[in-house]
Amino acid sequence: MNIGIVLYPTFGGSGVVATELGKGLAKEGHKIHFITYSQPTRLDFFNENLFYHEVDFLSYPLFRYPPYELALASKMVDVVIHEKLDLLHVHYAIPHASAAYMAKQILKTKGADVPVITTLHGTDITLVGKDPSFEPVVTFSINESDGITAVSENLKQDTLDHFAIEKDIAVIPNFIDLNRFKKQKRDHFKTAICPNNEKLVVHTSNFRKVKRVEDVVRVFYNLRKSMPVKLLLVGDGPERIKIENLCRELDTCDDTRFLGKIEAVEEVLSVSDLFMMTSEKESFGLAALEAMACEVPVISSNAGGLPELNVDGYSGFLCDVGDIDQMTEKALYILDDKNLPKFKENALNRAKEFEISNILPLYIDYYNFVIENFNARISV
Ligand code: GMT
Repeated sequence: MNIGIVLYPTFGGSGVVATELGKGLAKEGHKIHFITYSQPTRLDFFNENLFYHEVDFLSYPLFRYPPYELALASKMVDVVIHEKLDLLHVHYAIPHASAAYMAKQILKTKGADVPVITTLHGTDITLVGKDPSFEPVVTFSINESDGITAVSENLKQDTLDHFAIEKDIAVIPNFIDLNRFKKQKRDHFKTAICPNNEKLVVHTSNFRKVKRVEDVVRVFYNLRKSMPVKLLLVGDGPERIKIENLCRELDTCDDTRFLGKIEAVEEVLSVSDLFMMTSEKESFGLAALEAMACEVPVISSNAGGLPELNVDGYSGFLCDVGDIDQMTEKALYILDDKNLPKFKENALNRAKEFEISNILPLYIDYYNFVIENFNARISV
């Protein structure tokens, strides 16, 4: 197949999933055309089947808000025609689904047409999409897609609950490449961070409000009273100042390191003992899956799609959002040397169920299904 993938190129989960999906499909012999505004962070790999089309546009003083969506739609039209795409797969509804709708309308005037699949990732539905400033466009453009996927049953349900969707939504979960995300020997790093053999707790995110990173710091504060432990915070974002202030207030700074947006997150995970994902909402929790693949058990909230990934009492524990005491108690249980090895083994076993080789065929089957229906419809 000749597939156009539209995505956000940054560290966000939707961009990571879209890039890894494209790389996986390219390895299987499909031609993949990434369409976005800068080189995707995870596109660090050469393959003769991978292509990158940058969306650039004229800046003009009149534009207080640069019309990215229009430039994106124009680029989609260009790539569909010149690269003879069989399918456009857009990741994150806003504004990719509506740009794809516009591209389709333009293509029809040129005697061309292409099926569009929209993958819903999370905040495009649960946070941003629901906002009245976007809702009508999101509902319309999802309904105009030829195929819709969501990354968890919970996100599918949330979408049906909050938008008047008239089409089926297929659930295809996030996945992991276990060749990249695996426990690596990084003893020197572990010794540098934990010179006295402290246990290591880690959190990675974009430090947005929805992640409740302050809960991680509060749990860590409690743990530190009971055992020697260190905290690594990977990523960055708008809540960083608040988190730093809380570390100062609780006097945990000496045992906490902010590592920033590092790319080789698997190296940090390889030396970690516990991953914390305290989000208020989380459609799937790709960062938790990456941790599990590196044999790190997970304390997560029981919000959104997290119970579909983290198995309570097996790969970690599920706790109520904001319940610091429960999270502390469960973290102490996991970090106990009697329990830790089993939880580590279970975390990896659970991650194996989401190995890319299990999930890629679901996307390929869905592509074929959508293309067949689309062709049947336009031949009538
Ligand atoms: O909020 C983020 O972490 C980024 C966001 C995105 O769309 O880039 O992530 C969402 O998509 C990921 C990939 O499908 C999911 O694993 C994350 O759970 C989801 N984030 C939220 O729902 C908050």
